[in-house]
Amino acid sequence: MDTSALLSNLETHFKLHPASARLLIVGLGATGYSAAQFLQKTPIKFAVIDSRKTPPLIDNLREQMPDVPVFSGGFDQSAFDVATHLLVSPGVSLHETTIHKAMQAGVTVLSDIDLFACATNKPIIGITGSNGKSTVTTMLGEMGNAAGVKTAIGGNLGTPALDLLQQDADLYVLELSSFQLERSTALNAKVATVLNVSPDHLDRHDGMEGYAAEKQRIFRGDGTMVLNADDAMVMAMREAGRKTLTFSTQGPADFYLRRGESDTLMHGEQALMAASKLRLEGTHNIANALAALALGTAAGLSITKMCDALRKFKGLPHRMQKVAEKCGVNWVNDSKATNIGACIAALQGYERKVILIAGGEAKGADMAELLPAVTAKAKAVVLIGKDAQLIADALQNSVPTQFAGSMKEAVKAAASFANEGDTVLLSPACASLDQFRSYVDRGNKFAEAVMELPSC
Ligand code: UMA
Ligand code: ADP
Repeated sequence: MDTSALLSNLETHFKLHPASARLLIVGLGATGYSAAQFLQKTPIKFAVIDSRKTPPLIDNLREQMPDVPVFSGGFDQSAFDVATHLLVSPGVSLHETTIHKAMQAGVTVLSDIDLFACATNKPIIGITGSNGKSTVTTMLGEMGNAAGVKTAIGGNLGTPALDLLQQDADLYVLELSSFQLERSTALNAKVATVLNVSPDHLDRHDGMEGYAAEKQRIFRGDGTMVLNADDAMVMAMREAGRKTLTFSTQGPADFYLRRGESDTLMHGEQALMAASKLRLEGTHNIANALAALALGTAAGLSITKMCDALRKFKGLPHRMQKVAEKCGVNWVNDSKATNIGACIAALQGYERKVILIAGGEAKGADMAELLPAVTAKAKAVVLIGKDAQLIADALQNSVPTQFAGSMKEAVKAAASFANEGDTVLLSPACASLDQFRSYVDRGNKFAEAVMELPSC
């Protein structure tokens, strides 16, 4: 890392001078810890605060950085009083009283993504959207490496952005959540996309417009914009004079799907590959592949090599993943469908009606938006979790519905609706934390319960 370039960038963007700045890292999770490790290699003075009494990484921090002040068990006002800058983890709300007060008093808020952007001059591809971020980020990682460019992927995907700097890559692909973008101002991605916008996290954002506005922040700077021509909210983000590439599965665009006897992924007049060569299910994954091709093209990757990588890409677990076929019934785990948009996309991928398992924490979304897709594509619905009744009310008895207290019960109930040739789809449209440790835990419990079903 070139420390003098970093310090100069931090001064330009955040008026952060090592001699006078006191930076407070808020939240000691993966982000906070990565920021502490990064800042330790610089002359910037910092402290860490977490509202939990014993955040999981506190022992590591104390052992590795014994001189760094750590506050835990609450947001102690005295720690905020001396801070000139706050680096706020994405899980911590900016509406938190102490943070809000500090911001009003003129304290500067920044993110780990800002530090990352100030620390590297290598190209960054930024990816956000309500759904498909992890899939497209991972696709691009494979594409970059297939094209011979050392590519590192991370951000909301799991590896904190700052940890990627240790990989010394030539191309960074960052999955960015609306929370990360909300508190970032220094990012100037070479290429960026908002894949789509559908309701999610409305309990933490200021309605759909506020949520879309946070996503739009990924386009700060002067890089190429990659836009989804099938999504009006995304197309409204277009900026005159900016280099733009579009993708579409429904109509004309720079990268599009040509329908025909064999559907083909196209770039202008050039046929790139047959859609049937993709190993992933659903039209939404064709959209993801087209988006990845557009992003990679703007970053200068070879189209031939990118298509080679796409043909090999098997997808990520817990996204439209077939877990078993039992007694002629197909069981599909789409536990990562934590919002309405993902569930609708999953349902729309089926020609024949499926049995849907849904429910959990609705996060403030209007579940009535599920109604058309459920009516068209579900033969029965099994509902689980905290907001099961809310979803049942929204579905207005349009399909046979059953409540289940646990995943085991839900799988049993779904099996009782299913005949040979049917598909049972877990695509909850909700967060999992009311009943499970995570969407991974929810998907695993689903797969386990399916395995325990009696064979015929
Ligand atoms: N904390 C407080 N007070 C609060 C809230 C949190 O002190 O009011 C503390 C917690 O006690 C904890 C720490 O903050 O110790 C957790 O920080 P965090 O929630 O910001 O999570 P990290 O561990 O830093 O992980 C974050 C992302 N998490 C969230 O945005 C919630 C991870 O995305 C991301 O992989 C990681 O940074 C690396 O970039 C996860 C996620 O669920 C996968 N993202 C959401 C999503 O995809 O829908 C947005
Ligand atoms: P994210 O990282 O944005 O949550 P993932 O790639 O992990 O995206 O997929 C999350 C969920 O969204 C899965 O259920 C997946 O099947 C669905 N999905 C993936 N891509 C899209 C898309 N382009 N449009 C709608 N749903 C999608």
